[in-house]
Amino acid sequence: MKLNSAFALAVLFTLCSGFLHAQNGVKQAGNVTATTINDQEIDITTQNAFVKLAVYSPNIVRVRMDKQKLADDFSYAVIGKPVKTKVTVTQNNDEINLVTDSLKVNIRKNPYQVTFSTLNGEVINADEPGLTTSWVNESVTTYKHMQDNEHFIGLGEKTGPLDRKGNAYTHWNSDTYAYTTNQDPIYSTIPFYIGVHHNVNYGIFFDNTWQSDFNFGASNNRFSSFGAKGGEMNYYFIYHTHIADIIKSYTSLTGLMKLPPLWSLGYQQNRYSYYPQTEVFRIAQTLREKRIPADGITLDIHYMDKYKVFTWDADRFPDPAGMTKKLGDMGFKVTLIVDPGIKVEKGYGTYERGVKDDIFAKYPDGTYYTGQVWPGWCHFPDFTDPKGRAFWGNELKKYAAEGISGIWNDMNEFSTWGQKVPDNILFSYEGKGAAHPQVHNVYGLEMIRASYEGYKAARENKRPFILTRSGYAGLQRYAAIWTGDNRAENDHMLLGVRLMNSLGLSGVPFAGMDVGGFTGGASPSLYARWMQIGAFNPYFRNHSGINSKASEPWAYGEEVMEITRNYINLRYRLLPYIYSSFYEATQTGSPIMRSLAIDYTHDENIYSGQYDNQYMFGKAFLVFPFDGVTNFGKLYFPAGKWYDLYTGAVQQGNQKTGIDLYTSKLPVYVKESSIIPMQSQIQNTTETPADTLYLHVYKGDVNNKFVYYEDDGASFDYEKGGYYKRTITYNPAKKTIILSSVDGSAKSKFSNIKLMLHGFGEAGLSVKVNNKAMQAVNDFQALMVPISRFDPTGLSNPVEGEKIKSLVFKNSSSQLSIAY
Ligand code: NBV
Repeated sequence: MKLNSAFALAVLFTLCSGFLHAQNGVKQAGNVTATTINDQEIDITTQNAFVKLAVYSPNIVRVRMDKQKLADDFSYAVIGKPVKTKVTVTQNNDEINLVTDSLKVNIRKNPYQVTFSTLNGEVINADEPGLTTSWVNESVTTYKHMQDNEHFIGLGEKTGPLDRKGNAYTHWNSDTYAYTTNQDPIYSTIPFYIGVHHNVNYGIFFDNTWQSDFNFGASNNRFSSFGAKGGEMNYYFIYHTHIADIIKSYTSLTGLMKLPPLWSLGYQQNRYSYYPQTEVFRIAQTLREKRIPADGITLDIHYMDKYKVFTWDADRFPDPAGMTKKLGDMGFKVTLIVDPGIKVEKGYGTYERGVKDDIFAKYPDGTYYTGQVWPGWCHFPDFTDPKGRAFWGNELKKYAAEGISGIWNDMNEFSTWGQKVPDNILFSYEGKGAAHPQVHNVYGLEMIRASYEGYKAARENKRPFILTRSGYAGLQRYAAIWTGDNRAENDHMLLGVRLMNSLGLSGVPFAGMDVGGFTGGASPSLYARWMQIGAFNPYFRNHSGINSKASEPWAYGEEVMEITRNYINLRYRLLPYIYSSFYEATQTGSPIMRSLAIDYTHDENIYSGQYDNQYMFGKAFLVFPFDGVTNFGKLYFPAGKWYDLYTGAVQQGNQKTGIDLYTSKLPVYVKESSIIPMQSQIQNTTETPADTLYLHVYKGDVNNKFVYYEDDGASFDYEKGGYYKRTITYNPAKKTIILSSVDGSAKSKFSNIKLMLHGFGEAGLSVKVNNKAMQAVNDFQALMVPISRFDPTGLSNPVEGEKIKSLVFKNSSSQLSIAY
């Protein structure tokens, strides 16, 4: 073919493809036409788009793109700002290269295409050539090349397996009563996921509040993608060698959780609904009589007068303040449900004040939107308006005065009986104005913000406990989340575990599920198993739906009650460990329920459907959550050495084994070198434990560090130094356990420390505590979890237990160094 005819053909092809593009409505970013480099930012213009690349830290690069000039920057999720970072930028006609101390970014110019790689040049993540970023009308999608054997984890509260490869997901917060185990979407939106392949891992946070879609190779073998129905392409790319650091960087953007009140880590008793007041007392009294430790009672919608939020049904609850006082004296805190829908009714104070303050969401003609939910026809506060949040905070003052400790935010997707909310409902969006499709996924987040800020302001120096069903990225700043209306079925219990693990990977450490199941009724063995697993959940609440069978620990007979009590007891003895783990979450975003993908990222076995429910509770306990019917279970032990929690028997890692399962016992193992502080048995967190802290150390070959943290568990005094913190290090090579000197001005609850050494041999053990010779004596650890009288394995004899070594010394605030 002659050159000029080839040229003519090429022109024709270009024209045709241009024509095709115009016809099919797809717009690609196209070639780069201009670039401006401003320090850590690069502005790029392409044929069809405006792009801004901003370096937020050596490990975080943000990419913004739009068809029109980028709007003013705004996010409900991101509170982190870019930090000053050393960046080298070079460019030529074909590409732009940007290098930080941790990663490289290459932007091809013809056409625009981004590749992130390590400093050694290994590709971490790259736009799929030919697809990159494109628009179909107003929806925008970025396509990434699918790497060989890539795993995708996280994405918040998403059903399905740990590895999301081969699946697609949508974010549109939905009220999904009795959802199925692969239903999508459910209640909340966290558009953040982690990709793992070839010994590298990265995070992508797509901060876009419109309905969004993620495709991890669902029926395609070419790409993974993320996109939304409107708004900008706006994502943060995060690279670290460890997943824990990816989560840390993600929470440096979206915020860390605050320390919860200690009582909220105790056991919570709930049902839809406990009423009248005498019934609430009966439940509280029974928990105490049966010696089942508990800290919380939660009241569902029947406390209200005809479901009108901020009212009480005066017949059922004649004296709310008196009730909370009496429950408080018994060591119980009360959490109340609140719904956003406010009944349209003359004379109803909350409604009238809402109208007066003009805080409800509106139609374009200025009239209030009216939708139907519990109380009948309702208006909905505009929580994206500072005025709306202030109104809500003011209403909450009433509950503060009545002695309520926790605020449980339900139906905040927001739900109008699961019906569609019209697109043309208008919200303030911090004065910028936005319609429902843009606001929907952040409505719940802004409701819990109003609840958190309002309740904090309403009560002097007291930590609010806020629970939510819905939310968006960043929800950890305000609330704990629970996974909504699950079913009392085996696979739902296991799904709940994966949902919480996924939430933990997505920056939300404080999560729970309806333990026992919300709809339907559990079998006794399922209930027992569920309560055991619940004891190893961050938020531990038993809840069940209206008209379902009673679900209190005594409702399934003597044996199940005993099993349940054993595990709730353990939870309370573990509170020093659990509280310290929560403290760590407030510092680094590190979850309490840790998917094995965090520490064993490149171990293929953990992604297998056989093992992907296994998780770590804090950094010490490996939990195997089997269902309530199976009597034989397959376990996978990742690298290292593991101790059976009940017998101390050692299990080597990198191995698959099988075990017999018993209802009385949840398989739990302790990681070698673990450091686990425990306390004596208490019935609720207002009780002071005995003055000895039990410090369990499990012999291992790896170094370990545990930050022990205590404070008053209730106020914000810790912000002014009112805490007691020390770092405990175990160094097997040096044969030392060192408790650093105490940081903080608070006093410990414990004046003695009893060191409990596991796996340190049969012979006597001479020890030096701050150079003073002492003897660690042979001891029996009464089983960590007393096995129920009904246990068929013969472990119920109370003198049986694990042989350990122990020694007791004074808990001084200076450094304590133990050499053995
Ligand atoms: O308020 C009643 C329930 C509540 O118990 C449940 O935990 C929420 O997820 N609520 C939903 C309202 C609708 C229940 C069908």
